[in-house]
Amino acid sequence: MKRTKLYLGGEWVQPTGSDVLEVENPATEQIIGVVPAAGAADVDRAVHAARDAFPAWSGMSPRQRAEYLDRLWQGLHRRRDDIARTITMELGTPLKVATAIQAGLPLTVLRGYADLAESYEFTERIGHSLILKEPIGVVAAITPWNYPLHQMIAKVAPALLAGCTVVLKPAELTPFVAYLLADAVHEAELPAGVFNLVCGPGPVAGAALAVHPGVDMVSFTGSTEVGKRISVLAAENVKKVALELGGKSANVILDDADLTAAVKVGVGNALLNAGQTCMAWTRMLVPHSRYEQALELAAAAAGKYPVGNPMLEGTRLGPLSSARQRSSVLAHIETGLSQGARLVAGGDEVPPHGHYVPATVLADVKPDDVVAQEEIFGPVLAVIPFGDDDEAVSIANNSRYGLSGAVWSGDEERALAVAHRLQTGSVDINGAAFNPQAPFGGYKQSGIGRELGRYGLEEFLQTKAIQR
Ligand code: TXE
Repeated sequence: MKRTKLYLGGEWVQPTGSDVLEVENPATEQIIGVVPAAGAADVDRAVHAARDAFPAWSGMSPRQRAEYLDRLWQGLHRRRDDIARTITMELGTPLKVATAIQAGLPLTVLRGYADLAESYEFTERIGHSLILKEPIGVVAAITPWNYPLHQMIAKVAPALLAGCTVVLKPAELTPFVAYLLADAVHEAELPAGVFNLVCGPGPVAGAALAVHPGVDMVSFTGSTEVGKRISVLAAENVKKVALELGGKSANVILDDADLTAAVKVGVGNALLNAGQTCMAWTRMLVPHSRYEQALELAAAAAGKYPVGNPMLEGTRLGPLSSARQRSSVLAHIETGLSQGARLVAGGDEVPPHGHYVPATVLADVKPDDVVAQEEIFGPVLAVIPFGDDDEAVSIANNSRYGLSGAVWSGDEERALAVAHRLQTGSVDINGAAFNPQAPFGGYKQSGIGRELGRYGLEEFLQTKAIQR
């Protein structure tokens, strides 16, 4: 795979410099291709293209813009298999999961935004005021590698529907799927400059976008550390910032829960995408009375996730995204063990090539231990015992993060009472399905703003009141 150009102003153009980013297949450690490593001059061109396109695009009706989104959806839908295979090659997500979630979810989200134009009210009246919801302007979308296309679509689709124009800067590890998106944009004949793609290193191209005076808003998903840096850069011009950052979500299993289901679903959730999921329930909270039973169930469930080649049909646990990610995860496991955690699953041998880490379950983790506090971003589940519901809530809330979470109980009202007390942007009761229309985002250091559905659209709108 080789891409040599950037997508700016509706054309494929040569980057200013000649630097490239190498892309590796994390299952084989082979370099699978290169893309340009754009710099500040390329970012500047992209921002100008987006600015030039803004007046005409924002002047269209939402329904007209939705027609373009519909065409884009068709183009991505046609590419679904290619998208899934590309993500498996770049990231190592098992192909089955890549097809269902990595390619499937963004299609659902994009479809939702194409349809939302019909029902969303861009104007309203409050007394003698006319309230207008207007696009913010040029949006920089800086995205991560873990659900690469989903993260792009969760920003690009609502931004475009709102009437904003976009410069996308995808993660260095997963740029090829961004090229498939740009191909589909080109094919859908979006007006020149409405969507621009710039691949480049975060501290260079990403930082240049965050600080650029021609950018009105930065929508970022990634680490909390980089999110803080972007906020500082964006503050220079009082840009709006939306941040979707890390998580350390708690799966609270109450004493009257269906333990077998709760543990099985909980382990699957923590291991999805090799644990590289910001909303993963990485802390499992279990009552003392059912603790040993839960550990047995968790070890058995983890045993059903042997590592394997992500291209093969039966594989449920692929490699981590990079050597750096793998060594960081292994170091966290070591730290956990040194702080007194007990290994009830993990430690198995892995293939000599590829960034594999076996499914790992750590017992006897204390709420303040490093493995209970830090986002590990690997297939590592920490199981923590508790006494009563109050203690469970207090352990769950003992985190600088607050992105997601779960509660399990035979009594839904009791589960709901606990869900009310969790300081987190989203809670699933008894394994309820993910809702791609519901707002998604973080409390505390998990972020600012919401993505998906109507709330996700509103992030890209600003509000004007006209009195007469
Ligand atoms: O993320 P980065 P990394 C967490 C997870 C993971 C850790 C590190 O814990 O282990 O972050 O992953 C761009 N100015 N999450 O290092 O660096 C970068 O190019 C502007 C959670 O890969 O935050 C990429 O496009 N941009 C998470 C994007 O930021 C910069 C998903 C994310 O990369 C930049 C991913 C800079 N100075 C990692 N430095 C989630 N919330 O889902 C980097 N970037």
